[in-house]
Amino acid sequence: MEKHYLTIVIPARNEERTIAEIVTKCKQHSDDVMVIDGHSQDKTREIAKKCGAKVYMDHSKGKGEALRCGIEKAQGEILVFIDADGSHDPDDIPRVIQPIIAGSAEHVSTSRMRGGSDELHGDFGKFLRMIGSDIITLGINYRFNVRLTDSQNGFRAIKKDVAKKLSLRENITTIEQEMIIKTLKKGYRIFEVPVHEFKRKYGESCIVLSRVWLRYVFSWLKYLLF
Ligand SMILES: Nc1nc2c(ncn2[C@@H]2O[C@H](COP(=O)(O)OP(=O)(O)O)[C@@H](O)[C@H]2O)c(=O)[nH]1
Ligand SMILES: [Mg+2]
Repeated sequence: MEKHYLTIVIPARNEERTIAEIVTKCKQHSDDVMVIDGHSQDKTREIAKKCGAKVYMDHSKGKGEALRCGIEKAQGEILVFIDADGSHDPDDIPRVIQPIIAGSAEHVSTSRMRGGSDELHGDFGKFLRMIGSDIITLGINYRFNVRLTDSQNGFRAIKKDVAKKLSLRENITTIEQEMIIKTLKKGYRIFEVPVHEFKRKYGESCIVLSRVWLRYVFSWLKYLLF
């Protein structure tokens, strides 16, 4: 497969300590690597450019809006979304896009439940996050008669024409479940690939559960039911 066939979209906000490694590794899998920057106050943009990524800024609405910017700007036929914090390994990309290349799926979602996670376990906040995520996944499974094990991981691949047809609206990380639900609703095929989630190398997650849980429940019900 030609390298530019694939566009890798990396949302990043204040990730100067990991962005070089992620971009450099992603460049081994595609010539079209873009960082969508969330107005970082550190050197994320400069470092990403130096490492050969195209850099665009989001509109300060959140990671979901950043991914939508990536979909608009991408040149490849297949899009890969991967985090900038070191939680995902770019060397898993060939395995993640394989079902799309083989023609057996339009969307590949990755599962930490099957590949293991260093981030999902260990304290009460993580426990709540995992239970919430499992309940959301169960709802998706019974609504669409599928058997996914993860609906929240930020590492996924999707055909660009399909992503554009989904009319994605979510501005925050709820875009992950929105992408999955709308893919299934439109009758496209989702394949799940196990990947390991590593602990973010530095800093803290942008997700504060007490602030966003209602938005998860609301968007889950909205897209599942209507
Ligand atoms: N462009 C952009 N990237 C973001 C924003 N918020 C988070 N990110 C990036 O999205 C990825 C996932 O964020 P993270 O806080 O680790 O969430 P978690 O992995 O779900 O806990 C990381 O690469 C962040 O730098 C944002 O508002 N804009
Ligand atoms: Mg993270």
